[in-house]
Amino acid sequence: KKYLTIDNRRVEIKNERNLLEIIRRTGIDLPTFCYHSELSIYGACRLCVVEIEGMGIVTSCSTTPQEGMVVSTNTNELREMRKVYLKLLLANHHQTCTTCSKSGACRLQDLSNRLGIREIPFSEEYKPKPVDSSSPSLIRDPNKCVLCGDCVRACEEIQSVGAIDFANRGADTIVSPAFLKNLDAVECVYCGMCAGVCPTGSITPKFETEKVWNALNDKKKTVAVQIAPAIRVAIGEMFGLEPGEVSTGRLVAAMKLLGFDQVYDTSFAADLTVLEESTEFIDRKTKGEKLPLFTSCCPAWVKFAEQFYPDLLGNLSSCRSPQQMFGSVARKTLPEQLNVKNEDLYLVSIMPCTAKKFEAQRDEFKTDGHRDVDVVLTTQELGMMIKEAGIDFSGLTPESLDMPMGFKTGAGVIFGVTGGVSEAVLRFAAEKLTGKKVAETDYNQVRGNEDIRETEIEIGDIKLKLAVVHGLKNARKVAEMIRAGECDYDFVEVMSCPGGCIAGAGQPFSKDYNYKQKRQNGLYVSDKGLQLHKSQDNPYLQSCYADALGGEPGSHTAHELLHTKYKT
Ligand code: HC1
Ligand code: SF4
Repeated sequence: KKYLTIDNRRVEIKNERNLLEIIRRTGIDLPTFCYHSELSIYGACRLCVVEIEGMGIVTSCSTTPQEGMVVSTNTNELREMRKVYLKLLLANHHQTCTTCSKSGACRLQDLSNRLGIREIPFSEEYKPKPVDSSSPSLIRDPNKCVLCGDCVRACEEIQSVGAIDFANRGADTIVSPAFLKNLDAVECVYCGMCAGVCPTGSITPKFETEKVWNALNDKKKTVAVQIAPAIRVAIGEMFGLEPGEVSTGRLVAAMKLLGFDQVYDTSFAADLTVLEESTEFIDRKTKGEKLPLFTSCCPAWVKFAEQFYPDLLGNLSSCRSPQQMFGSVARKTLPEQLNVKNEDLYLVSIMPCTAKKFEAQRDEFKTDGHRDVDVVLTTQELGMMIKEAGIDFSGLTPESLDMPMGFKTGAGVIFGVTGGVSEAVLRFAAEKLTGKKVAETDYNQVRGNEDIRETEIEIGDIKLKLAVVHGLKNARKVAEMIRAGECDYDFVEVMSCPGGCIAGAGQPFSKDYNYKQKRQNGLYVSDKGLQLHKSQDNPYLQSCYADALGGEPGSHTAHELLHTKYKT
């Protein structure tokens, strides 16, 4: 065993890659802007400085722990240095905290408070830079940037997109899309990974809550909402609950108080997706055509494939995402069910994802020029509405979702975690391919957090080779393998966000270093707590096919309403 000393305490060195991680493990939350364990080390913000005997002052994120090191984290000199760095950042930053959408979750604001900054030098010399609101999903405000580079590295290292980079020099340095263009003019896929790591309000989801308030206050409108699988295990965090605590019932109660007329579940449509996508998959597998089949429910992945791998679009499932399947089924069935005109039916989605805003406004998902889903709010935005209305979320008595589109099986709920779509498809394929009921529903082989999780599963006398991929950089690796003719997978699940939708950029910011695991567990717990676990057992889907979808999965009507074509 090896030890070092941190602030007079003897601490064991475990497997930490750098001194910062050991310091945080001992319970000292050393501030940083530019450190994320999943990104490369940049060392630019210099807030994590420490003093090491014999070495002087160094950044702890870029220092390898060594036996016998004697480390101090809070000498007067270090404290003063951190304050100077912070003041310089603040001086070069819009001080509009009270009106910023990141207020309360901003690390610059938090650290200014923690470090007791009470004045900012030179602030009146600041010249504002233009704000970029061109993207349907995100707002980019360079005036709030601290040049930590987290967004640049997330875009390149996790997504391999490279849509943004540093531009200009010296005091004029900014982060920008190439040639100072707007975000909608470059290859950005709207995944929001940049917003997810941004410590300030410089890249944030585009807030659209006013549109929903207006619809809720319009007496002519019937407002129906769908909630994505991942929302239920994260929204509670905005109200003091633990990550992963399942709060579907409280969510329904809160939305009814806000004035939503009907509250439904995207997981219902995820069950529908399982039936359509598995039917497509089994058909291709039987014919040996267009394999592997890529999943298509993640809109950032679809845009990525359209931009970088148009030659592989034939491999993507033609299924619309559950969000959009929900939209088309709701437009087809709800007017009659609720006795309302289609133009007076306002459909809202609550999604963990910024790219879902983009997806809902695509032309493919409009009927007679009108969007199927009128507006998409992120979890953060819904949380803000609940706060604004003064609703005591954690104290609410749970209520039930509306039927029939509030009914789902556990298969539709686990969609929100990486591996979940594959597991849901396997639960269907196991019965379809053998013609027998299968009691076991857990497929642990597809659960976990490896970058590319490969597995081979035998169903009857058929062998299926699957890969579960999250992070577009990993999706790129698989796509390159296919181009090189080196890929023998049958089925590939792709989610842009590492961990799956539970870690989407529209989710609340968490200070819990283990939040992804906790939210993932929450969805598996939710699956266990439901009556049914296989999409094919959802009784409302059977009546939905009979009444509105041409009788069975893969039918002509099902194709018209539930499938799509891709842009090349
Ligand atoms: Fe997802 Fe999906 S699981 S994409 O991650 O297929 O956003 O939660 O709603 O559409 O169901 C997101 C989550 C979500 C869709 C489903
Ligand atoms: Fe890059 Fe995604 Fe941010 Fe676009 S949204 S700049 S692709 S990280």
